[in-house]
Amino acid sequence: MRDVAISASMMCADLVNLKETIRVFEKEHVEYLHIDVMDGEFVPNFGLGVDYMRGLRELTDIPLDLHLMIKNPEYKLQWLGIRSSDIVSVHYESTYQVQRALDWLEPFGCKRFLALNPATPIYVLEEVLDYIDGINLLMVNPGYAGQKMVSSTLKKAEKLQDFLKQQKKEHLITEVDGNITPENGAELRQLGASVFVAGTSSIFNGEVSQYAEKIRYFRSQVR
Ligand code: S6P
Ligand code: MG
Repeated sequence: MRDVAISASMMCADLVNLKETIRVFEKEHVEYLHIDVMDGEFVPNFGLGVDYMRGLRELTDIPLDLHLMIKNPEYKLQWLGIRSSDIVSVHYESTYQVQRALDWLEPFGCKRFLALNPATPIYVLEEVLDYIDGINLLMVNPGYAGQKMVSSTLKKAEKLQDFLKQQKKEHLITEVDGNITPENGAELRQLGASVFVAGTSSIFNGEVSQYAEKIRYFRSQVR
C-alpha cells in the first residue's frame, strides 16, 4: 500500500500560536499543510489567501496541499506561488473547463488532484484520469471545519477504488477531507485512502502542547 501522508488543516490552526504549531509539525514530520482557499462564492466562507501562504512559506519548507474552493480556479493559479512539491486540488464543480484547469496546472510540476463534492458521482473522473495524480474526496460539503461526515461518502470511497481498478488507474492517490477521525481514518485507509486531512476531528482539538501526541495517535491508526 502507498505511504500515508498527513495534511494538517491550517484553517483550524490558532494564528497566535502559528510558529509553535509549525515547529511541532516539522518535528512530527507532517507531510503537508492543507490550505483551504475559499472565495465566498464557490463556498459560503472566505478562507486562507495569498498573503497567508507567503507567510507560511517563510516559516517552513513543509509542502502545501492547496484545496482551491474558488470559482474558475484556472485563472487564479499564477497568484498562488505553487511549488513542484505541492498538491493542488481543483474542484470538478468549480469550472466548466475542468480539463483546461488541469492542463494549466501542469507547468507548475505539482501533484494535480481533482476534488469532488459529496454529491458529485465518481464517473465524472472518467475523461480526466490521464491528467491527474489523485482525487480529493470531500467527506463534508466544503466551506467549514467541524462538520459531520456525509454518510454516503464512505460507500463512495469504496466505489472510487473499484472504479480506479476497473480503469487500471490504481496508482492514483486518494485524499480524504472533512471530519476525518482516527477511527474513520483507519477505515478509509483500508478503502485505499493515503492522504488524510487532519482538522478538528483529529489534531486541532486541544492545546498546542498536545498536538504531537495527537499526530502520533492519528498516524498509528491510519498506518
Ligand atoms: C472543509 C475543508 C476542510 C476542513 C477540514 C477540517 O471545507 O475543505 O479541509 O478544513 O475538514 O477538519 P475537520 O476535522 O474539522 O472537519
Ligand atoms: Mg479542505
